[in-house]
Amino acid sequence: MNQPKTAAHWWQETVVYQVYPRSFQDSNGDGIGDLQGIIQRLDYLKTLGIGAIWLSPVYRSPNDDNGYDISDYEQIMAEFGTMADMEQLIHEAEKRDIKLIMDLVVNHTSDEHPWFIESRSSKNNPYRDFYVWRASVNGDAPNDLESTFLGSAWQFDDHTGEYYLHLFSKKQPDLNWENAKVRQAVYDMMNFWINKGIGGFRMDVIDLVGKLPDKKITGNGPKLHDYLQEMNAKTFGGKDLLTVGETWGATPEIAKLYSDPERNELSMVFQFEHVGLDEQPGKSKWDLRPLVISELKTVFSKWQTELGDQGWNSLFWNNHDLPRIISRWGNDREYRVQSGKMLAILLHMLKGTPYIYQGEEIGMTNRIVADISEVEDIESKNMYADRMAKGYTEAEILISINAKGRDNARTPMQWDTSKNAGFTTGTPWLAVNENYHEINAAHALADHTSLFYTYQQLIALRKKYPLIIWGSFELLENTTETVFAYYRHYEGETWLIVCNFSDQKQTFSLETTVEKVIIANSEKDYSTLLNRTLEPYEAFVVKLGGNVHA
Ligand code: TEU
Ligand code: CA
Repeated sequence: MNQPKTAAHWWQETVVYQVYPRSFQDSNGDGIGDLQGIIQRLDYLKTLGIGAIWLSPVYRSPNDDNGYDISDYEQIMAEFGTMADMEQLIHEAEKRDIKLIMDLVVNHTSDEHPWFIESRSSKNNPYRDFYVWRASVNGDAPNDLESTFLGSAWQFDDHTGEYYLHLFSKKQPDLNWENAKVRQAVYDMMNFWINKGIGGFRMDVIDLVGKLPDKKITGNGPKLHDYLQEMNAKTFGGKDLLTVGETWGATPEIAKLYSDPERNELSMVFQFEHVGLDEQPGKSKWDLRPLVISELKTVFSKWQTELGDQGWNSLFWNNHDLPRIISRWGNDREYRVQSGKMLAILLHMLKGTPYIYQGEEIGMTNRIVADISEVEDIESKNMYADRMAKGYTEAEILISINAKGRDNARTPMQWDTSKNAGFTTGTPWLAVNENYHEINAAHALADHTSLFYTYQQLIALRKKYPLIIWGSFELLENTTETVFAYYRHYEGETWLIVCNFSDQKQTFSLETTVEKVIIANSEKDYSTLLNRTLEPYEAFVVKLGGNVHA
């Protein structure tokens, strides 16, 4: 069963922690998280044990999309601090063996980026072709491509009488990657950051850069992989940086194109197949349906087994675009901690590089809003306007926003029980979840049974046992619907991971010998696995002895 071990990279052996800087820690009382705030919390991250931080964008930005609309890639957003603060952060992180992964947002810029200001100024400006401009067709947009944030992806610009493409907000014009000068400008900027000593890049919607908008091809365009190989050669190639592409449209076959070591593209991609499992097929993220656990098993097994040696997985439940996993697929009421531990154990025992999103390690939950005026996120606000116009009721729209809205992930980090959860002494830019009195890092650190220590233990286990990094995956087929169980095999050793993915008791039985318990979210005795009753959200990992009889 064992696959040969490929050359090891640091990014295969570590756990990454995503910081959303606006909501992590404010150091100067303006209600906005900042770089000095992150520096203050590095020791906390060191205690957790992570080896890298993925830092959501900190570049200069008018914040139409919270920093994913960049007006200067080589300057720091004033609210976040200065370049000196950024260099200090890189240095202080390095002292703690933590690398900084920068968010690379190069499918588009802000409309306030100097390239775009030049580009829109005249049809023969040298920067005109940095963006995607098209003439109107019969007095209308060139075609009916839609923006992810709804409405036409084409914006008419009075000044030159043409349309520009924006696959996201109209303040996020798409760069024209067919232009070699654009690509070179991006590579120069990447090298600027590499030279500052960063550990890699998370590449925002990188699967869109090969777009052919006239053919209405956006994701996975024909030149995409040529561009990435060129990028690799001109920037991070040979430097062993972590590069992870955000690729909503990846299948395992496509993921191998990006992450096969022989192709010299990226370290890994974020695939989103599991993320769509609670959507109605063919509809949008806002059209809800319950998760079916057997579908999750199928998707995870597929990704665990199909990449083989020609790719590498990233593992995540959460990010700054997704609702909190405990509220989404766990239980944020009586089983908050227990379900959080189950979800952590299930994910961190898989093969790939795990990512933790800030607050996940203390079991933060969604923040429910009662009115659209409480919503900050552009995606949710645009959807609200769109669906109100289409005749949906306000109540049904708010159900979708409370389930899936991006603000759920973006409420300030809950540090302690002081005012505003210790996030800011001022007024937070986005309301703090009131449950901070109970759910906060100080409480978690003080309670040795907390979810924080489960994450800490999982990270430590990964450092200790090569099986977790390299072992092959095998799903246990004959379990009840909501029991997700799998083996990891490595050099003659087998571990069994059993997770009750439900708030009901379940049965589980396996004739085997247990050599030792690796980690569990209960104090139960696991010396035999015959005829067991699993408590709600019970999860355990055991090392098996001898032969396994399913
Ligand atoms: O997200 C890509 C993207 O397609 C998202 O809009 C996604 O569909 C949605 O958020 C799911 O809820 C990336 C960033 O992660 C996101 O924060 C940015 O808004 C977007 O790109 C544009 O840069
Ligand atoms: Ca601040």
